[in-house]
Amino acid sequence: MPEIVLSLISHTNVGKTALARTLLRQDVGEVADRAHVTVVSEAFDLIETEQGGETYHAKLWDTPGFGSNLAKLAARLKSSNNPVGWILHQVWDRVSDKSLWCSQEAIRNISEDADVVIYLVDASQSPATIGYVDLEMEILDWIGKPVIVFLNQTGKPDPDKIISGEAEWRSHLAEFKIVKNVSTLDAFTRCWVLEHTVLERAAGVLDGEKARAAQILAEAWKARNLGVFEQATEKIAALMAESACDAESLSEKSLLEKVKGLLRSLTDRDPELEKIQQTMYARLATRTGTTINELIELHGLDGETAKKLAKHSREEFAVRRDVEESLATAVGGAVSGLAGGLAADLASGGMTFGGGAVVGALLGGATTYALAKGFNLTQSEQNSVRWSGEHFLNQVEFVLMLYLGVAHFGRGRGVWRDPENNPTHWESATKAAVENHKSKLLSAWEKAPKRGGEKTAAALEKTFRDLLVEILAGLYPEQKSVFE
Ligand SMILES: Nc1nc2c(ncn2[C@@H]2O[C@H](COP(=O)(O)OP(=O)(O)OP(=O)(O)O)[C@@H](O)[C@H]2O)c(=O)[nH]1
Ligand SMILES: [Mg+2]
Repeated sequence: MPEIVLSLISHTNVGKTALARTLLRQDVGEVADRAHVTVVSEAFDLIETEQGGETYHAKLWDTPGFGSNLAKLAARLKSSNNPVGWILHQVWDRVSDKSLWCSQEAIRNISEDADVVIYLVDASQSPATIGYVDLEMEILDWIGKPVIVFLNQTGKPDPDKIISGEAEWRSHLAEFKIVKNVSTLDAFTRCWVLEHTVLERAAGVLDGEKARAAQILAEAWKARNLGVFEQATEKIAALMAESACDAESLSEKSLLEKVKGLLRSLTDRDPELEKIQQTMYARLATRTGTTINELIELHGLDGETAKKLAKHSREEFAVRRDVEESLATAVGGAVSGLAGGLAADLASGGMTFGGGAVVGALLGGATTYALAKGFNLTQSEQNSVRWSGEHFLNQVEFVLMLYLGVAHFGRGRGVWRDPENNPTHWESATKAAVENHKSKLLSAWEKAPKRGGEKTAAALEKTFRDLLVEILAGLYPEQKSVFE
């Protein structure tokens, strides 16, 4: 069976086990903020795929980290004939010489098992300030297996910081011919679109059959992640279809009252509307929570309970509602025509009357009881409230941001948490993409009550796929091919 073997190697405590967890979607080994947590090398199945009657397999080793004593040893062994052989023949005590024992374990793993060394560096530190890096590189050079370097611990995804961090490390490591590549794969904040690069870069440094196997496995990794992506877009489309269809009936009398009430003051609170709003927000929050939990599971993460998430979503939407109410106040007296329709939408906290434009017209002057009554009679199906188009778009943005939170959350970071402090460029990328697809989104929203949930979801699927591809390909331009 064609197999490629990758070994995760680094100075201790840089994050090998955390990255193994992220890639494997499993809580393997132990992750802790201290030296030499992993003390024995362990192999895991990274991915397996069939092609042309052959089974291709990639194995990932998590190894103990190099200790600080190794660098000192390397300095001493520089002039030795066979430093690696010397190291491998030493007998160090696992407890009293833990640092050297762990280093020897890692060196043995590279020498005996690895096709490619994946060397991780802590990007939160400048290479010039870390004394051990050059000496560890010399040891890797003595062993002679190809090395690809990944920056870990980069923090929040920040393209400028990542580019400058990579450039700094690249230039620092340029003297080591054994280093074939430097890029970024943060165990905590990587996006899934980057994961296959581990295999792709390995293919780039291997030859012949091994290179071919690594490329086949990289393609299989992409395909698997793309499958998850397609399922995620379906779930998001289904969620938003439900939102577009969600409605609550209004009592006939109260519609008239509300029209009159809105004429009196845009900021009046109406008990029935308040109740409806609460019901619809609660439904929206529960649905969103359920969908996000499904996305978390799809991405191989463990998450919070739907209940807790639902609470978060409710708070998030409640905040948006306040914003809308203050906007309504600002719109104030401009109660005519279109502005009236807009204000009515805003004043009702993101919901619009079954025929927002009709209410706008009513507010614009045709406010006789007869007309309102006529509206109720002739358009009884519309005697209800639903989310306004504007609010629907807000919901879309909110859900896309939550998706990005899931797509970037590496399992090595632990249990999925609400994405607080998302990078600002995610928000601008999301807003821009929603703006680009606004007419399609609004058209689906407009048609939703007649089409029903299923057809709306089907219509929205392509739009959400296009939206997410635009966002992800914009954030990771080099990974556009993942979606092809
Ligand atoms: N912020 C951040 N912290 C990380 C990342 N990866 C790992 N860590 C943290 O770094 C510490 C060490 O992580 P491990 O995965 O145990 O590191 P290791 O390289 O396997 O360490 P040893 O097995 O002890 O050599 C832990 O506290 C992790 O939570 C990362 O990408 N970002
Ligand atoms: Mg470890």
